[in-house]
Amino acid sequence: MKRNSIDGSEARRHVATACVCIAAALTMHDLCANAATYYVAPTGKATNPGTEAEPFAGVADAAPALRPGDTVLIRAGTYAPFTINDVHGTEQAPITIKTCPGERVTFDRTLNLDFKGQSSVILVRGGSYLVFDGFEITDSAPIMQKLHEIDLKTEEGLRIHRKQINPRGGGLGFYALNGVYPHHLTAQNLHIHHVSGVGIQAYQTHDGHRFLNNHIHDVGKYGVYLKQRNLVFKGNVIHHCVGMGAQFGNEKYPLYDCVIEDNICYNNGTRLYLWPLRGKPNNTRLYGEGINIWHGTGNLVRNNVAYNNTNCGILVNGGGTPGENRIFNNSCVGNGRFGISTTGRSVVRNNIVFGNKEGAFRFRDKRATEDHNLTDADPLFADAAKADFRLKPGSPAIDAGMPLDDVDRDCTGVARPQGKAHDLGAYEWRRTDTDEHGTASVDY
Ligand SMILES: [Ca+2]
Repeated sequence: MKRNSIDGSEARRHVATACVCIAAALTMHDLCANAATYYVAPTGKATNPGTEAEPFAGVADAAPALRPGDTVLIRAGTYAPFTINDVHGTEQAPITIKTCPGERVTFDRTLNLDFKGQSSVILVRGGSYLVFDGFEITDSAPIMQKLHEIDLKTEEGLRIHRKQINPRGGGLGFYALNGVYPHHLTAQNLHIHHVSGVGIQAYQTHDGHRFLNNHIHDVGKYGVYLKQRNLVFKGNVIHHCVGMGAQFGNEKYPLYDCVIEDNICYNNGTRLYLWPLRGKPNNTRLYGEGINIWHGTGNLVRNNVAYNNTNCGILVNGGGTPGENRIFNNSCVGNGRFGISTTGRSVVRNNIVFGNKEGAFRFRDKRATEDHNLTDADPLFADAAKADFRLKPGSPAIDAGMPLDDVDRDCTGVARPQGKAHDLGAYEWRRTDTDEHGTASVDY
């Protein structure tokens, strides 16, 4: 949804009014269709009005003033962690908190090591219709570097590993406030890396969040851990996480009616993951699916690429629940166990599932449906060694799919079908004009 922005002078006038008389400003705001823009900068102060000339020092300074349709622009710099509580936009007028275009903004946990009790670098409690856009979240303390070097067989290794899976160390967390969960939050274009906990986490009764085009890597637990409904998880790239790349749902809070699409998940499950069990405090095993819906139903998993993960490429209902999920047009290549493993009434169709060490599929429920998948013949990827899983001319995946209304385009947005029929896998091959004239070049 697009909103009409206002010019800087109007925003400054509005903010100035708010400083003079908050009550009057609120009234004006409520009556006014325009929205305010606030600025945050390293040179700012909490007591400033938040104008471009006199910016706030942090996002939390702006939070009390935010009303539907407002924007917070963050100027270039490195900032300490922050929390915002109970901030609400509306469906028609969300509140956007984002990096100034063309600038680089980093939130670094290390800048505030006294931030006790905060589970994530950026913590959002309660709230609705907020957009977080375009910044970097990290922890420049050396623990993540150490994590990739430790030997788990030693007491020191176990001690460090147990420390690093402490949830206090995630990147972005959405949590309840006074028992009320946030809803309709969007995290997009974020770069989350070298944090010791989960990259993005949102537990329990969340509804309507969107996670779009985030890059998450080198995290000490899962890339994301989300349990909710009506979620859109699209276009994210997740790799080199100690545990799962994208982890969804548990027994109490399954994932349902969600769309997981166009994501690339690879090289997850980088280390033995310490999973303390009762009576087995030092239990370790390898985790590390690309996409793992542990419990869920009604979900559509389409156009994803999952390769070189330690366990399965895509695992659905590994927790054993009898959900119904659609697994369409994914490319699962070279994973350490199965390409796709499901429980329940899964429908697995139009996928390329190739070169996975323990086999293409594992179906733990006879009610699963599996057809129109490529599992044996060489898919003729454009350049598998460089993880380019687009198709070359002559690929047996071209035009081999079933028409699926649920998959009307590929992971790059190309309309399906091209040519005679739907292709298999995440990419639809497209003949170019030059091909039509007899040359060999291929435009991807
Ligand atoms: Ca086709």
